[in-house]
Amino acid sequence: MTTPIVLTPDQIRQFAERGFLHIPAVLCDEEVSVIEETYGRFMRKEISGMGHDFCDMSGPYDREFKDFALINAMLPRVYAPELIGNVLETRSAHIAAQLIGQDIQIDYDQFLAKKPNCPTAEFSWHQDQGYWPAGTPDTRTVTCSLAIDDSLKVNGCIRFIPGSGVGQTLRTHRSAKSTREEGHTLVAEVGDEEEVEYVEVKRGGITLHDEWVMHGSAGNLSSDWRRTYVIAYRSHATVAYERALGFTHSHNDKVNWTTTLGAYEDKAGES
Ligand SMILES: O=C(O)CCC(=O)C(=O)O
Repeated sequence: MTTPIVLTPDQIRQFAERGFLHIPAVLCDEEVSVIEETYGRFMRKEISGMGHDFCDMSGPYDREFKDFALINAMLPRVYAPELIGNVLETRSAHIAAQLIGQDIQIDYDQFLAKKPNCPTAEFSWHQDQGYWPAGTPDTRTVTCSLAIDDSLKVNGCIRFIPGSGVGQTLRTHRSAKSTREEGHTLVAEVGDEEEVEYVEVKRGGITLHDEWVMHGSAGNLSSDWRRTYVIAYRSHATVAYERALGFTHSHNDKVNWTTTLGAYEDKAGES
Protein backbone atom coordinates (compact mmCIF):
# COMPACT_ATOMS: atom_id res chain seq x y z
CA MET A 1 0.00 0.00 0.00
CA THR A 2 1.34 3.42 -0.96
CA THR A 3 1.48 6.37 1.40
CA PRO A 4 -1.56 8.62 0.93
CA ILE A 5 -0.82 11.94 -0.77
CA VAL A 6 -0.84 14.80 1.73
CA LEU A 7 -1.33 18.17 0.07
CA THR A 8 0.83 21.10 1.01
CA PRO A 9 -0.74 24.35 2.24
CA ASP A 10 0.38 25.90 -1.06
CA GLN A 11 -1.52 23.28 -3.10
CA ILE A 12 -4.66 23.85 -1.01
CA ARG A 13 -4.30 27.62 -1.46
CA GLN A 14 -3.78 27.20 -5.23
CA PHE A 15 -7.01 25.21 -5.55
CA ALA A 16 -8.94 27.82 -3.55
CA GLU A 17 -7.51 30.83 -5.37
CA ARG A 18 -7.08 29.53 -8.92
CA GLY A 19 -9.84 26.90 -9.01
CA PHE A 20 -7.59 24.06 -10.15
CA LEU A 21 -4.50 22.06 -9.30
CA HIS A 22 -2.19 19.64 -11.11
CA ILE A 23 -0.62 16.70 -9.26
CA PRO A 24 1.78 14.55 -11.29
CA ALA A 25 2.33 10.80 -10.83
CA VAL A 26 -0.65 9.95 -8.64
CA LEU A 27 -0.86 6.50 -10.25
CA CYS A 28 2.08 4.50 -11.60
CA ASP A 29 2.04 3.01 -15.06
CA GLU A 30 0.89 -0.46 -13.90
CA GLU A 31 -1.97 1.03 -11.90
CA VAL A 32 -3.17 2.95 -14.95
CA SER A 33 -2.88 -0.24 -17.02
CA VAL A 34 -5.31 -2.06 -14.70
CA ILE A 35 -7.90 0.71 -15.15
CA GLU A 36 -7.19 0.76 -18.88
CA GLU A 37 -8.50 -2.80 -19.27
CA THR A 38 -11.99 -1.84 -18.14
CA TYR A 39 -11.71 1.49 -19.93
CA GLY A 40 -11.05 -0.33 -23.20
CA ARG A 41 -14.25 -2.33 -22.89
CA PHE A 42 -16.23 0.92 -22.84
CA MET A 43 -14.27 2.42 -25.71
CA ARG A 44 -14.93 -0.65 -27.86
CA LYS A 45 -18.64 -0.28 -27.05
CA GLU A 46 -18.69 -3.68 -25.37
CA ILE A 47 -20.83 -2.53 -22.43
CA SER A 48 -24.51 -2.90 -23.18
CA GLY A 49 -27.56 -1.16 -21.80
CA MET A 50 -26.06 2.31 -21.42
CA GLY A 51 -28.53 4.20 -23.60
CA HIS A 52 -27.52 7.87 -23.80
CA ASP A 53 -24.85 7.29 -21.16
CA PHE A 54 -22.67 6.14 -24.05
CA CYS A 55 -22.61 9.05 -26.44
CA ASP A 56 -20.58 11.59 -28.35
CA MET A 57 -20.33 14.72 -26.22
CA SER A 58 -19.75 16.79 -29.34
CA GLY A 59 -22.67 15.55 -31.41
CA PRO A 60 -26.26 14.30 -31.47
CA TYR A 61 -27.34 11.24 -29.49
CA ASP A 62 -28.21 9.41 -32.70
CA ARG A 63 -24.73 9.80 -34.21
CA GLU A 64 -23.27 6.45 -35.31
CA PHE A 65 -20.46 5.11 -33.15
CA LYS A 66 -18.01 5.12 -36.07
CA ASP A 67 -18.50 8.90 -36.36
CA PHE A 68 -17.97 9.74 -32.67
CA ALA A 69 -15.40 12.48 -32.01
CA LEU A 70 -15.49 12.78 -28.21
CA ILE A 71 -16.57 9.52 -26.62
CA ASN A 72 -18.39 9.95 -23.31
CA ALA A 73 -19.07 6.92 -21.13
CA MET A 74 -21.12 8.30 -18.27
CA LEU A 75 -21.24 6.64 -14.82
CA PRO A 76 -18.85 3.78 -15.68
CA ARG A 77 -18.86 2.43 -12.08
CA VAL A 78 -22.62 1.83 -12.47
CA TYR A 79 -22.13 -0.21 -15.63
CA ALA A 80 -18.87 -1.92 -14.59
CA PRO A 81 -19.03 -2.30 -10.78
CA GLU A 82 -15.53 -3.79 -10.72
CA LEU A 83 -14.38 -0.17 -10.85
CA ILE A 84 -15.78 0.49 -7.38
CA GLY A 85 -12.96 1.00 -4.91
CA ASN A 86 -10.22 1.20 -7.56
CA VAL A 87 -6.96 2.93 -6.82
CA LEU A 88 -7.99 6.24 -8.41
CA GLU A 89 -11.18 6.32 -6.34
CA THR A 90 -9.21 5.75 -3.14
CA ARG A 91 -6.47 8.29 -3.84
CA SER A 92 -8.67 11.00 -5.32
CA ALA A 93 -11.18 10.74 -2.44
CA HIS A 94 -8.40 11.36 0.04
CA ILE A 95 -7.10 14.33 -1.97
CA ALA A 96 -10.57 15.82 -2.52
CA ALA A 97 -11.34 15.65 1.22
CA GLN A 98 -8.29 17.78 1.90
CA LEU A 99 -9.60 20.40 -0.54
CA ILE A 100 -13.28 20.69 0.36
CA GLY A 101 -13.88 18.68 3.54
CA GLN A 102 -14.49 15.15 4.78
CA ASP A 103 -18.29 15.09 4.20
CA ILE A 104 -17.99 14.09 0.55
CA GLN A 105 -18.72 11.20 -1.77
CA ILE A 106 -18.47 10.39 -5.45
CA ASP A 107 -21.20 12.28 -7.25
CA TYR A 108 -20.44 10.86 -10.70
CA ASP A 109 -17.69 9.36 -12.79
CA GLN A 110 -17.04 9.52 -16.51
CA PHE A 111 -14.67 8.26 -19.20
CA LEU A 112 -13.87 10.85 -21.88
CA ALA A 113 -11.82 10.00 -24.95
CA LYS A 114 -10.86 12.25 -27.82
CA LYS A 115 -10.35 10.47 -31.11
CA PRO A 116 -7.03 11.04 -32.92
CA ASN A 117 -6.92 13.68 -35.66
CA CYS A 118 -10.22 15.13 -34.54
CA PRO A 119 -10.38 18.92 -34.30
CA THR A 120 -14.06 18.77 -33.30
CA ALA A 121 -13.36 16.71 -30.15
CA GLU A 122 -13.49 19.84 -28.05
CA PHE A 123 -15.06 21.08 -24.84
CA SER A 124 -16.25 24.65 -25.17
CA TRP A 125 -15.50 27.07 -22.34
CA HIS A 126 -17.80 26.43 -19.42
CA GLN A 127 -18.22 26.24 -15.68
CA ASP A 128 -19.37 22.81 -14.49
CA GLN A 129 -22.01 24.51 -12.37
CA GLY A 130 -23.60 25.66 -15.66
CA TYR A 131 -24.57 22.04 -16.39
CA TRP A 132 -26.06 21.34 -13.00
CA PRO A 133 -29.28 22.28 -11.22
CA ALA A 134 -29.46 25.89 -10.10
CA GLY A 135 -30.41 26.45 -6.48
CA THR A 136 -28.39 23.67 -4.89
CA PRO A 137 -27.39 25.23 -1.57
CA ASP A 138 -23.93 23.73 -1.17
CA THR A 139 -22.05 23.60 -4.47
CA ARG A 140 -18.62 22.48 -3.20
CA THR A 141 -17.07 20.20 -5.84
CA VAL A 142 -13.75 18.62 -6.68
CA THR A 143 -13.56 17.10 -10.14
CA CYS A 144 -10.54 14.88 -10.62
CA SER A 145 -9.30 13.97 -14.13
CA LEU A 146 -6.74 11.21 -14.52
CA ALA A 147 -4.60 11.28 -17.66
CA ILE A 148 -4.64 7.76 -19.12
CA ASP A 149 -2.59 9.09 -22.03
CA ASP A 150 -0.22 12.03 -21.83
CA SER A 151 -2.51 15.02 -22.09
CA LEU A 152 -0.84 17.67 -24.21
CA LYS A 153 -1.69 20.89 -25.96
CA VAL A 154 -1.62 19.09 -29.31
CA ASN A 155 -4.19 16.46 -28.24
CA GLY A 156 -6.49 18.94 -26.52
CA CYS A 157 -5.44 19.02 -22.86
CA ILE A 158 -7.60 20.81 -20.34
CA ARG A 159 -7.21 24.59 -20.11
CA PHE A 160 -8.36 26.97 -17.41
CA ILE A 161 -8.83 30.66 -16.74
CA PRO A 162 -7.08 30.89 -13.37
CA GLY A 163 -9.14 32.55 -10.65
CA SER A 164 -12.21 32.90 -12.89
CA GLY A 165 -14.43 31.16 -10.35
CA VAL A 166 -13.43 33.05 -7.25
CA GLY A 167 -16.62 35.18 -7.11
CA GLN A 168 -18.76 32.03 -7.56
CA THR A 169 -20.71 33.80 -10.29
CA LEU A 170 -22.22 31.78 -13.08
CA ARG A 171 -21.65 33.21 -16.56
CA THR A 172 -24.43 32.85 -19.09
CA HIS A 173 -24.20 29.48 -20.82
CA ARG A 174 -25.81 28.58 -24.12
CA SER A 175 -25.90 25.39 -26.11
CA ALA A 176 -22.69 24.97 -28.17
CA LYS A 177 -24.86 23.71 -31.06
CA SER A 178 -28.16 25.23 -32.13
CA THR A 179 -30.05 22.88 -29.80
CA ARG A 180 -28.96 20.46 -27.08
CA GLU A 181 -30.33 17.60 -29.13
CA GLU A 182 -27.60 18.33 -31.68
CA GLY A 183 -24.87 18.42 -29.06
CA HIS A 184 -24.84 18.27 -25.32
CA THR A 185 -22.04 20.72 -24.56
CA LEU A 186 -22.61 24.24 -23.32
CA VAL A 187 -20.51 27.33 -23.96
CA ALA A 188 -19.92 30.50 -21.96
CA GLU A 189 -18.20 33.66 -23.17
CA VAL A 190 -14.51 34.34 -22.53
CA GLY A 191 -13.05 37.82 -22.97
CA ASP A 192 -10.00 38.41 -25.20
CA GLU A 193 -8.07 39.80 -22.25
CA GLU A 194 -8.57 36.73 -20.04
CA GLU A 195 -5.44 34.70 -19.31
CA VAL A 196 -5.63 31.05 -20.36
CA GLU A 197 -3.47 28.35 -18.77
CA TYR A 198 -3.01 25.00 -20.50
CA VAL A 199 -2.27 22.12 -18.14
CA GLU A 200 -0.28 19.32 -19.72
CA VAL A 201 -0.42 16.12 -17.65
CA LYS A 202 1.64 12.97 -18.03
CA ARG A 203 -0.05 9.55 -17.90
CA GLY A 204 -0.87 8.83 -14.24
CA GLY A 205 -1.09 12.49 -13.25
CA ILE A 206 -4.31 14.26 -12.33
CA THR A 207 -5.91 17.67 -12.47
CA LEU A 208 -8.49 18.78 -9.92
CA HIS A 209 -10.93 21.62 -10.50
CA ASP A 210 -13.87 23.24 -8.79
CA GLU A 211 -17.39 23.91 -10.07
CA TRP A 212 -16.92 27.63 -10.86
CA VAL A 213 -13.61 27.86 -12.71
CA MET A 214 -13.92 28.47 -16.44
CA HIS A 215 -12.36 25.62 -18.39
CA GLY A 216 -12.55 23.61 -21.58
CA SER A 217 -10.28 21.96 -24.12
CA ALA A 218 -9.54 22.15 -27.82
CA GLY A 219 -9.76 19.31 -30.34
CA ASN A 220 -7.24 16.53 -30.78
CA LEU A 221 -4.74 17.37 -33.54
CA SER A 222 -2.43 14.43 -32.76
CA SER A 223 -2.45 10.93 -34.20
CA ASP A 224 -3.09 9.37 -30.74
CA TRP A 225 -6.06 9.18 -28.42
CA ARG A 226 -6.41 11.50 -25.45
CA ARG A 227 -8.23 9.45 -22.78
CA THR A 228 -9.20 10.72 -19.34
CA TYR A 229 -11.03 9.29 -16.36
CA VAL A 230 -13.11 11.78 -14.38
CA ILE A 231 -14.40 11.39 -10.82
CA ALA A 232 -16.36 14.24 -9.22
CA TYR A 233 -16.85 14.65 -5.46
CA ARG A 234 -19.60 16.64 -3.75
CA SER A 235 -21.04 16.69 -0.26
CA HIS A 236 -23.38 13.93 0.96
CA ALA A 237 -26.06 16.61 1.48
CA THR A 238 -25.69 17.92 -2.07
CA VAL A 239 -25.84 14.50 -3.67
CA ALA A 240 -28.98 13.69 -1.65
CA TYR A 241 -30.55 17.06 -2.56
CA GLU A 242 -29.94 16.62 -6.30
CA ARG A 243 -31.02 12.97 -6.36
CA ALA A 244 -34.29 14.08 -4.77
CA LEU A 245 -34.75 16.35 -7.80
CA GLY A 246 -34.24 13.30 -9.99
CA PHE A 247 -30.80 14.49 -11.14
CA THR A 248 -28.36 11.58 -11.28
CA HIS A 249 -25.87 12.83 -13.92
CA SER A 250 -27.16 10.14 -16.25
CA HIS A 251 -27.92 11.25 -19.78
CA ASN A 252 -30.93 8.94 -19.47
CA ASP A 253 -32.50 11.12 -16.77
CA LYS A 254 -35.98 12.29 -17.58
CA VAL A 255 -36.40 15.17 -15.21
CA ASN A 256 -37.31 18.81 -15.00
CA TRP A 257 -34.56 20.75 -13.43
CA THR A 258 -33.47 24.29 -13.88
CA THR A 259 -30.08 25.58 -14.95
CA THR A 260 -29.14 29.00 -16.23
CA LEU A 261 -30.58 27.89 -19.56
CA GLY A 262 -34.02 27.38 -18.07
CA ALA A 263 -36.01 24.21 -17.50
CA TYR A 264 -35.39 21.11 -19.58
CA GLU A 265 -38.20 18.69 -20.15
CA ASP A 266 -36.27 15.69 -21.28
CA LYS A 267 -32.84 14.19 -21.90
CA ALA A 268 -31.30 16.52 -19.38
CA GLY A 269 -27.88 15.29 -18.42
CA GLU A 270 -24.65 16.92 -17.46
CA SER A 271 -21.04 17.25 -18.38
O1 LIG B 1 -10.74 17.18 -19.98
C1 LIG B 1 -11.35 17.93 -20.74
O2 LIG B 1 -11.07 18.01 -21.93
C2 LIG B 1 -12.47 18.78 -20.21
C3 LIG B 1 -13.37 18.00 -19.32
C4 LIG B 1 -14.29 18.87 -18.56
O3 LIG B 1 -14.69 19.90 -19.00
C5 LIG B 1 -14.71 18.45 -17.23
O4 LIG B 1 -14.33 17.35 -16.76
O5 LIG B 1 -15.43 19.21 -16.57
